[in-house]
Amino acid sequence: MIKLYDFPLSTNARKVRIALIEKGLDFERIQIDLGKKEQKNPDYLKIHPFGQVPALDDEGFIVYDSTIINEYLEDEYPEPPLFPKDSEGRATARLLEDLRDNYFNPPFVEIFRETRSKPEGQRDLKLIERAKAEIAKCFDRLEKELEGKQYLAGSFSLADIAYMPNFAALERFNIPVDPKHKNVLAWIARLKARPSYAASAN
Ligand SMILES: N[C@@H](CCC(=O)N[C@@H](CS)C(=O)NCC(=O)O)C(=O)O
Repeated sequence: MIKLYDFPLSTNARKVRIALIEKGLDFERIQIDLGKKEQKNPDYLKIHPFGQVPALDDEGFIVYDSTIINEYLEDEYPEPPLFPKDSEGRATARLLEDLRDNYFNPPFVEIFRETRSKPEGQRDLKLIERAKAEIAKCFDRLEKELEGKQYLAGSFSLADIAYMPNFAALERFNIPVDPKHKNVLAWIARLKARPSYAASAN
């Protein structure tokens, strides 16, 4: 059976949980407790050389990095398809996954780190505001990408899945989505309604 090295609060691990659930694949979750720094244990570093979650073991084949794991799952388990077939669609999906991984998710991580261990009065509010502004910039872009579309790359795909784990943090950290971003708001509601959203929580 597929083994997922996982941590409930990890957004990147949840990306993979959603893909596995959408593919209807059974998997065993192996918890790597980031709070206890288990990701840096020598035994785990043999699985993930950079000491992070997620990593996946498919009958002895080990792969890490959420985006690469999800592409592996698509290649190995093509049904139901979660990636466009045409080259333009594939490039669009990859660009928007890159937007999520390198521009959208990092400000969430900054807010999480700043709020996690500090009492409210000691938090760097400027840092939090800057991070929220970075997230808003990504929503500006996504609003345009979603014009006339239900999903980012045509049909529901790994590109949409990449963003789903961050939606819970919008409420948790009071990160607003501008009401003028109607396409984004409808897209978020559409994705949250998928059974894999609830089934992948925690
Ligand atoms: N690019 C990697 C990033 C993985 C990553 O940042 N994982 C975080 C949890 S969401 C982690 O393991 N952090 C602990 C650490 O870096 O020590 C991916 O998409 O899988």
